[in-house]
This record gives sequence, structure tokens and C-alpha cells, in this order.
Amino acid sequence: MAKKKLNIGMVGYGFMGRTHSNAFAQAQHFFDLNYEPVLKAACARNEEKLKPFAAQWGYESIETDWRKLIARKDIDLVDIASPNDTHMEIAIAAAKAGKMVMCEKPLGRNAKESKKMVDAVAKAGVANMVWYNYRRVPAVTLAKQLIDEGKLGKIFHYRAKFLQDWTISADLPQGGQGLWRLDVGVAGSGVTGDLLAHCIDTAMWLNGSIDSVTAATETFIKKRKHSLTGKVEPVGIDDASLFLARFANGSLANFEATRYARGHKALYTFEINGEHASIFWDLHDLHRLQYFDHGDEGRTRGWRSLHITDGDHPYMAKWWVPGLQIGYEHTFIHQAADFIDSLGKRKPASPTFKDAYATDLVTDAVLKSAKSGRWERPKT
Ligand code: SOE
Repeated sequence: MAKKKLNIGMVGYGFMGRTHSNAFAQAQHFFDLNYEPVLKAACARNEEKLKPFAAQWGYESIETDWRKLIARKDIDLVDIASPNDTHMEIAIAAAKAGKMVMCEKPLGRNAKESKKMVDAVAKAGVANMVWYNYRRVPAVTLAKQLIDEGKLGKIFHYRAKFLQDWTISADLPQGGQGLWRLDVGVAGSGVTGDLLAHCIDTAMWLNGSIDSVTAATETFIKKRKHSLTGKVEPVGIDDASLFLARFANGSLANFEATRYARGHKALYTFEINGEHASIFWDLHDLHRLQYFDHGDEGRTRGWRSLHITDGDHPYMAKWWVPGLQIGYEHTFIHQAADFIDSLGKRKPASPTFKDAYATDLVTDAVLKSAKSGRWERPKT
């Protein structure tokens, strides 16, 4: 029997437009889905750039105005892969029109925006999800399983960092395509919302909610030329952000993100120390999970480097044969597959808009603490 189609309207053609398009294009080849995702329309203002993108990914049509995309009867799901300052307006309008909505992270530029988006999807009763893709690295999903099974016991410490080095040059302009992450008006914040948000999402998924934070941020380069105005303008984003946290379960944590760590391109790592066992994961080696189990026989006890490529591992039975690795793009494919699989079921696939709002409450508290110099609580 032919499957029901799920017609996707993609907003944005950049880095995330590509990861999301690839996810919807591939998901049905590897996962048994109840719906067939169809790349129905790609949407962006810049027609010249949009056309080759749409052709390359096989979109059936294009729109240059997202309002027109949302008004189309043949679109079921609006996926927002455009810069952060566009998320709220598009998501709310899409929800009001009864469309399912998926949105690239962070959900809003701040928690206030996110809250409005959460309310809009709740009021409309539409399926929603935010692309915090690292939850679906098989090694990270396995970490979640091990923690939920109690293998680590009581958790004492959570340590995470996300280090990059692509903004060190003072000649790099802010604003415009590819560089909007440096423009605070568009991005909302710097590494706090862009990189720490990933660490916080994973952390709260694995270790529960965060009670309070104390933070320090720094903007190393205070002025940059703006690509759109041509003028040298103040830089409003945080270039580096560090914070300590207390989790509701009593564990302590430290988090760090920067785009000024020379030599590091996307070094996202986390370590969790529990009463019985510890876990370490590194995005640069994403198919491995380092695991230490104190219950092992003493003479051979030590850190194990688990190669997460076997059929027993999360998602891996759907891919190749044991021992063969998958990578970054697969995390998005898993997310698309999980979202589609959740449709019509009672339990929504996570992270929902509501889950991502909780992350934005923490990033807001981090930025607030960096200003106040005090411990702050993520507050609604
Ligand atoms: C920034 O360089 C960035 O592309 C983030 O925006 C992504 O969310 C992260 O996964 C990789 O780094």
C-alpha cells in the first residue's frame, strides 16, 4: 500500500537547510516509516541562491516568501532552517496555519521568544521538534540508556565543552550569510546560544534539570565590520562563555564554549562521573563511548573504548554491518525518522519546543549571571 505523504516546506538553504534536507531525503531509505517525506518546497528570499539549492536536493517547487509557503495547502510540515531572528515569526504563523513545525536550534533568540513559540504550537496542537541533533549520535543515545538503567548510580559530576576557532581573525566581518552568528541582533547571543545550547540540551536530557548557574562571558574582539552596512560596528555576542551549574539531582557541573580555541574545530565533549561508573564522549570521535565500570574485576578494570557500530547499539541495526561507522549527517536522519515515527502516537519525539524552551531558560540565566556576577536560576 502506498504510504501517506508528508509534504515538507523547508525555509533556508544554508548549512542547516542542507542537513535537514538530507535527513528527510535519506530517512525513508533506512527506517521503516509510516509516512513518505516529500521535499515539496524550498523557501528563501534570495531566488538566485535558492534555485540551485532546490534543484540539487530535488525540491518540487520554490517560494521566496515564507508566508506563501505557509499558506499552501499542500505543505504539511514547515521546517525552519533559517537564521535565529526568523524562527519565532515563522513558527508561530506555521502553527496558526495548522502545520507541523520543526525548528533549528536554538528555538528563539531568548526564552521570551521561545515561550511564545511553545504557546503557539500548544494552542494549535501541532507536532513540533527542535533539531538538537547530538542526542541522536548512537554513542550519546547509548549513554542515555546506560544512565537510565542506573549503571552509573548517583551522578556527582557533569563536564561539557564545545570549542571552535573560526572567529579568531579580527578581519572577519559580522552579519550576512554565514556570518549572522556574529551579529547579536540576528543570533540573540554568541557561543552561549549557539554552542552551549547543545551542551545544555544533552546535559538536561542525560542528567535532569539545572537549578542554578554562575557564569563568565567575554567578547574578545569588540568591533567588527558589518557585512551588510559596510560600517565597523560594536560586537554584541559573547565569544567565550563558561559556567558552573548545580543540577536538581545534586550533581555539580562545569560548561565551556568558545570560538577562540585555536586548533579546535568542533570539539564537543562531555564526561559524567557516577558512583559506579563514568562516561566520556567526544564529537571528534563520535562513534566511540569511553566507559569505566568500577564493578569490573580489579586486575583488568580500566576505561573501555566502546566502538558504537554494532547491531545492539542505538540506531545501528538500520545502517551497515557491525564495525562500519556512521557520522554527523546521520544524527539528523535519526531525528527526522524519530519525528515521523512519533506522528499519531501519544508520546512526542523529543526535544519538543517545550524541551528547547527549558534550554533557552538556562542560556538566559547564563547570560544574566555573566552580567550580575551572581548565581542565577533558570526562571520562566
Ligand atoms: C557553529 O559553528 C555551528 O555550526 C553551530 O551553529 C551548530 O549548531 C554546531 O552543531 C556546529 O557549529
